[in-house]
Amino acid sequence: MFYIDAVSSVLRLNLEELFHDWRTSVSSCPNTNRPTVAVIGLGYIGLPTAAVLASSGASVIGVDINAETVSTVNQGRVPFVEPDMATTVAGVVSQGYLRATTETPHADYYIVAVPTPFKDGHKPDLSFIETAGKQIAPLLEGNELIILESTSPPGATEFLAETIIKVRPDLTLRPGTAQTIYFAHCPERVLPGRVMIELRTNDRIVGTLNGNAGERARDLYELFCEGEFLMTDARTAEMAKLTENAYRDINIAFANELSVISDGLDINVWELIKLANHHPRVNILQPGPGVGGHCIAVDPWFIVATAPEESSLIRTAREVNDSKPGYVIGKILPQARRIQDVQIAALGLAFKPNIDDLRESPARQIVGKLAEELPEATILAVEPNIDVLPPELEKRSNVALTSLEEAVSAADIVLLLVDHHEFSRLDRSSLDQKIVHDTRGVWN
Ligand code: SAJ
Repeated sequence: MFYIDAVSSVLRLNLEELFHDWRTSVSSCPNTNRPTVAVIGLGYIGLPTAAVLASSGASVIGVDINAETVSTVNQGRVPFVEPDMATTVAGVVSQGYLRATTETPHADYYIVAVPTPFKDGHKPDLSFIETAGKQIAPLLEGNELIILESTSPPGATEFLAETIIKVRPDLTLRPGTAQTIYFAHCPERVLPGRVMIELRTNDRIVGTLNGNAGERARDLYELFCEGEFLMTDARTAEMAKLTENAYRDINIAFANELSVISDGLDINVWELIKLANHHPRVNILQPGPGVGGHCIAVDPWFIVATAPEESSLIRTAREVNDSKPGYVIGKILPQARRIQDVQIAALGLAFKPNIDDLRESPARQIVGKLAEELPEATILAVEPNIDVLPPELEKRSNVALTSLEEAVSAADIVLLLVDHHEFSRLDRSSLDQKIVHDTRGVWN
């Protein structure tokens, strides 16, 4: 975590210029001269979005149920690592453009960026969207625009609208009345690790549910987004986001399947993919220990849940990727059991390189399972981006968070799970005499 209390005069100047543009661009908006934006959910998408909007001159109120997150943001600090976010948050909070609260306020615009996990049977859980809707509903006066950003199954924007209208039957979705509430879906498409750049540069899909909601959403996002705006209806926008992540999941599943096939044939899969990718119309992604994070490992299930009979390819890809951690564990266990008091260096716990995000991480899952299956072993976990092990590993007496040098030097088996840049710089001679499993092809 970083705390930068200095705000550059350059940022101040930009804010003033942009604030002028903002006022001009929203001059048609009702209520007040200076419309407010409430961002519901200060997580991996909500907080950077709130910060970027605020740095573009908007008056932003971030809302989160977690009082610690709210207090951290109000101190101008950030609750998780994302490159360049800390400076922006520090700047906009100190200038009063962003503040956080646990109480949903009235605003002219609402951006809902709450989690959409899945529950039993990989069914989407829309309860956070429902709660956000119920909290917003009593505050509405008419003509507000509510944008759903959370990745959602088709129909979720409609569900949010219905939730609100159920609480407030005096309001309507019919465009053009004083009681109309407008809804749009603008799925986020930013890559963790590049969020602050991609928020500004990615093209943006905008799906309208009613009236001119899409156009109004575009006007708001245009404050900071230089990408192209792609206008459609809410349902297509919801499905487009899921399609992008399912496409990537299927491509990674192909790479993971190739890696298992290659293993049995004694073929180096990294070389194989490199060769195939020289073909002008082939672009295979990279195999790994599995697919993690809260997006690609989750979103394709929303398509499967929506159309179970028609989505066999999407389901199979998910199953292939979900089976990869088990395959890695199956390779390590017999080797580890042959060595007395075996020490295993597990390099990386995050779900992808150079971030501290451990959500749905295959590396974390593999380390947990090894610790459980090998009670006599010592697992030396190396994760340069965290200070404390996640709770389920912390409580195990045979897992220790260790420095890279210490872990590699003590280990009988070195298992590389995440391609953090620290690991690619490792002196390869330190791996001599060790059993090495490089699941990411870093030392290939
Ligand atoms: N992975 C591989 N091999 C690869 C690429 C990725 O095994 O060749 C693994 C990663 O290690 C990680 C997982 O896949 O465990 C997902 O990582 P990622 O970098 O592919 O994607 P995310 O989950 O960080 O972000 C994705 C992005 N979607 C697409 O690229 C289509 C991002 O643009 C979305 O905004 C994000 O999901 C989201 O929020 O939905």
